[in-house]
Amino acid sequence: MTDWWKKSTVYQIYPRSFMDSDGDGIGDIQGIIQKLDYLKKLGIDIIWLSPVYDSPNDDNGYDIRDYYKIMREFGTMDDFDEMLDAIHQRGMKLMMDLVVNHTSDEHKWFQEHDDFYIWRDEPNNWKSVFSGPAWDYDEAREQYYLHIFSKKQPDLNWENPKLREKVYEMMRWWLDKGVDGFRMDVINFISKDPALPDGPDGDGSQHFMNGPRIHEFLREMNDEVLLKYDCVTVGEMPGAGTDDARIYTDPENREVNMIFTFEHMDLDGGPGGKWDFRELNLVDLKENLEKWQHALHGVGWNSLYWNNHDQPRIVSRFGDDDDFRVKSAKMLATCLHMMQGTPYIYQGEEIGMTNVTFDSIDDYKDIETLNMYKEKLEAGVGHDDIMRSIYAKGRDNARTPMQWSKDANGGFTSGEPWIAVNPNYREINADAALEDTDSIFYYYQKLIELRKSEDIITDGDFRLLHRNHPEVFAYERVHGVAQLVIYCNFSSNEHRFDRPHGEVLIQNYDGLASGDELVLRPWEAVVFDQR
Ligand code: TEU
Repeated sequence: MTDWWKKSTVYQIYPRSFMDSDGDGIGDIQGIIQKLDYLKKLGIDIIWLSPVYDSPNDDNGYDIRDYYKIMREFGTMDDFDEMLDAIHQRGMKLMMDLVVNHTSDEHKWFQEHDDFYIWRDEPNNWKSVFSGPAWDYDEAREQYYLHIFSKKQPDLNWENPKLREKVYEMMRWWLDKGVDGFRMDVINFISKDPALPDGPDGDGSQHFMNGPRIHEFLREMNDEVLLKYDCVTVGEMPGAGTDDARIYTDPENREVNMIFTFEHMDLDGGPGGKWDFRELNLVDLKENLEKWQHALHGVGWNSLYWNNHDQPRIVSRFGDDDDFRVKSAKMLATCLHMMQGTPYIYQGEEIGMTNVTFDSIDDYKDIETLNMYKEKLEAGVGHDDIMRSIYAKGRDNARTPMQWSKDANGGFTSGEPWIAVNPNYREINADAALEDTDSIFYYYQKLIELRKSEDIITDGDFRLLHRNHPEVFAYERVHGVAQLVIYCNFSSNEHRFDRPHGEVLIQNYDGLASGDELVLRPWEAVVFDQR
């Protein structure tokens, strides 16, 4: 078994919003099958599929009712098998979402196995990630159960070995079917401090993130399941720092191949959390990514991402989604894809999809957004203020339908989409991108090819340049004497540097600005190859 995933690029599909084949307004598995050639053309190696299991959809599938059944709206198990075959036929792999920190309250375990969940006579002071207390009272049982997310997502009790065996059995069932790995939802939350102490201001995270038995559980999962298969794993781990990540991803420890860190995604949030948004300080971003590049080099492995189904669109967030949408999308792609790690592309990122600004709160569907809106309104915050933070940070920014064409609803559905399409679909869509040889799509395609052909991208050391420059992110990749020099302008201002020697490997402008200097134009990205 090799580390094939180190040269791979992953594409995340959020099935509800990807492609609807039957006109019910909800994306589905047959829709995914229709678009596999598109992903192959982009150069994708692995597809990460957000949950497709049977679910009442309180949190769009992250609340699973039956791990062995496909969500009715998405299709059947036959559709799934057909999709898995079609993916494999094209030489791609499939990574499933594994959501085992919690289930739906409609999972039969919740009725049948009290000891699979976490019950207390008295709740502690923890607050739910989706607003309100993290505990709900069950009349029949006359006790409270813990739910870090919605009250329809009760947390599983990993202290119980019977529960753990049920989870491993389910994982083996999917791997035996032929899936190629798992993206593990909030997997560093599964071990809680059994005393469940109060946390400061109701923040219990220090008692449930990276908890006392987390490494033991992950190792057990490897010994019981993962090591028997040639598969890839990525742990979604909010609150894991670089010291934790070194332990989680060091192959000697048999835990996960890589993790999703959140540190770089939290830099534009304030002390009040993600909704308390502020301008990104680029120096913070540079130093954070540098820290991760160094910490895992030669030890574990990084995942590289700007987007997923929980994050606003990167071109609207760290780029310029107006005049420089295409340039800044390519710049952001360059900045990320030249680093060491496995890059993840979220659906629509490859065509530069942007955030949305719906006028009415009724157009929003995300439980986190809707609960937060209600809570803030009750606390006296004005509608406009709340909407501003939703525009900047709401998860539905990522969840509007994929924009395939300039046809009605962006070609996503012939029916009424479950969430409105971004009105800019007439201009921003996959058809248009495929017709334009200079599109963001083809730029990503080239970056993906370079990662395969140039070992320095996978193996080289990372060295930050111009550390304190407030608007330019520059770094080198060094492998022996071989060297790549990457310049990325995170602004629409011009910046001048000494011109590095070497040929241009990839850039988002046509040729360099003339002269002996390197003149970085607005949102310019250029990579010099000094080998
Ligand atoms: O998200 C994990 C998580 O910690 C969330 O709080 C995430 O940071 C948040 O959405 C940002 O506001 C995972 C899934 O990716 C997310 O979609 C689920 O809602 C959540 O777990 C519960 O399963």
